[in-house]
Amino acid sequence: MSKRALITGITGQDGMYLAELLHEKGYDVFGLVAGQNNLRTQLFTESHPYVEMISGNLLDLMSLIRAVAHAKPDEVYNLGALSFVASSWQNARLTSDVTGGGVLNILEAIHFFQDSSGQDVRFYQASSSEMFGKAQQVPQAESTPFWPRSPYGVAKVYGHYMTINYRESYGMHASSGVLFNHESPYRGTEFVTRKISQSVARIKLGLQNTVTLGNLDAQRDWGFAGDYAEAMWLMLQQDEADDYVIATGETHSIRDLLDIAFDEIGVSEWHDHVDINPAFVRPAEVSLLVGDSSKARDKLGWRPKVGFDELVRMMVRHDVDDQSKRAAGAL
Ligand code: GDR
Repeated sequence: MSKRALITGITGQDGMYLAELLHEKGYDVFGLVAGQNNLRTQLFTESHPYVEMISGNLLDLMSLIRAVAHAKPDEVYNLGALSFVASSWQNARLTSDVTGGGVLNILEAIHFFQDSSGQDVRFYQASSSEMFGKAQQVPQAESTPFWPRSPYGVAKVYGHYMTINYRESYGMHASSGVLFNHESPYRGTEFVTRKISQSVARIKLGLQNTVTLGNLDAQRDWGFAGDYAEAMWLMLQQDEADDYVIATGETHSIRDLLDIAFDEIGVSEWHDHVDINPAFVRPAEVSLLVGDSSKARDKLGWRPKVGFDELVRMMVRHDVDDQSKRAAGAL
């Protein structure tokens, strides 16, 4: 019989890669969607007709109890969150409730389902390198203490410890993936990699002349989202639940990103195309985030396949194609 998986946040970047991966592996895939039908959900259902969508919301425990009872999942992947760090200062309460409290709700729904049905469910929590924040150790591994620097980071720490607590309290197979930044052509355009790849594509096509950014010295450990979806799945195939850092182990600045993105369109001097606006600088920045994923490499046999240069070029090429079609009225 096919395995069954329920994914929250399925219409986001990671949800798409994970849904595709699980479908290829023969799973029946269910996706939780909040609210009414919107354009994003509509596009997702058109491109992923094999996913059964279930209406529900991480803020609404009863809706989660119903969703889990309907999906009867072997595995639940909690990818749903308010995930844009910069806006978490403006929406601190909502971010705490969805990104933090939502984890408790889905854990409760699974715990209730396990108790009432006798069926075991494995759980994946999308934890984040933002939990390290003002990190006291470089690189950061599973044992590195947390010092979150945004309401988003604080909420993720809550979800992380709640996941561990359900594992320790009830013996749940609950694992947490501490994922560093991971990007792709599916990335939302508010995040810096896609903001840059889309703008660079538009600059190439003469549709805009500049991109406006914040702190160009910020550095991140950027990997490819498709590789990271595989790590999520691997965690739930282990006999024992555990926590794993998933990262490339390399760090790059926004300037490095700009070098490669502009090089892809044949522009070597990008300074005339970049404006700085302090509105994009955050009230508090994280320090040097770079992950040590030795544990995942040893225990899961996981390693990233797509490097930084290839990732940035892939995103720019995708956006040149996408923007050309839009400009021609084909999309
Ligand atoms: P991040 O991703 O906050 O690391 O969280 P983001 O791409 O938003 O920012 C990365 C860095 O770029 C700097 N930056 C800008 N960022 C944005 N968005 N827009 C700009 O114009 C800009 N200019 C400079 C930022 O200051 C920052 O330092 C992502 C999210 O996916 C989280 O949900 C996830 O948990 C972490 O990665 C791991």
